[in-house]
Amino acid sequence: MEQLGNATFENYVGLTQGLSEMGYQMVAHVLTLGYAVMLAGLFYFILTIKTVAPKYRTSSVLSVVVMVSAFLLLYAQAQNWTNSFVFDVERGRYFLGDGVDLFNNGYRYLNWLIDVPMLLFQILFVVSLTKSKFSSIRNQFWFSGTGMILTGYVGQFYEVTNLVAFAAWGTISTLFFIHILILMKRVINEGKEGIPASAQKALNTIWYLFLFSWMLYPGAFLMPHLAGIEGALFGEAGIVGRQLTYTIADVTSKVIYGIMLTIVAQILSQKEGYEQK
Ligand code: RET
Repeated sequence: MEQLGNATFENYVGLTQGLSEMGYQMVAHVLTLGYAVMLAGLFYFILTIKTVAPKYRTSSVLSVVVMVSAFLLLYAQAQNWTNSFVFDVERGRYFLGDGVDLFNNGYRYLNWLIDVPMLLFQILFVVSLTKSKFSSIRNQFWFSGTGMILTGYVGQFYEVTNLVAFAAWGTISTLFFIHILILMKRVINEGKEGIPASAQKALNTIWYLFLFSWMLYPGAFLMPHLAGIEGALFGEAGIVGRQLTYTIADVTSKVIYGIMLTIVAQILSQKEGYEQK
């Protein structure tokens, strides 16, 4: 199978056992759902911007940036899927086509390069830091966010062909991720000080939502190996599972998170006497 080079496991499955109609379509549908939700979210963030006081609106603007970039890149990702596999009438399954683009999740990673710093900056425009400095947290978010993604991007090319390189890049990426989690916990703890109980509750929810949704990404990265390279997941179940996981993660980490931040900003705006005109 040398001829596939550094291709990801989806291509190896597509070359050998192929995909059933159900597996192939589930991925095509879930990828389409993914970019459709981003377009819907775009309208939500534009239409609700005036429900919050001007000083909180940068958070909505950043959500708009996230929605546009995710919409475009997830659209490209969906096209990549449908272009990579072709239905073989004789065998009744989808196989990797001859002379087509191989499938790779790289579009996602490049989308994260834009979205991860935006999502991390966004909360800084809603909460007030009591001890930490805005610019210091912002720069650290940016540094570890891009570090995490670039190292993960390189690692994913080796998921089949070089497990040592895969694990090494994955580990470096995880160190950046741990740093992000520590920073985010600090931002949320400081942000909870002196705000109404309902806003504190929403910030708590944001923390758990953040933890849950961001952890799904390394889960999807590891997907083909969760049951060992030759295990149950190294096949169609792993392929469908990975795209499902990514889509759930995208909707929660970008859209639901942005909506929760809008809710916190609405509570704070109201408390500060802001009225929508
Ligand atoms: C990688 C590589 C393996 C180790 C870790 C990873 C973490 C990725 C994360 C991505 C978050 C993306 C978001 C995108 C939203 O648009 C890179 C998969 C820890 C946490 C939130």
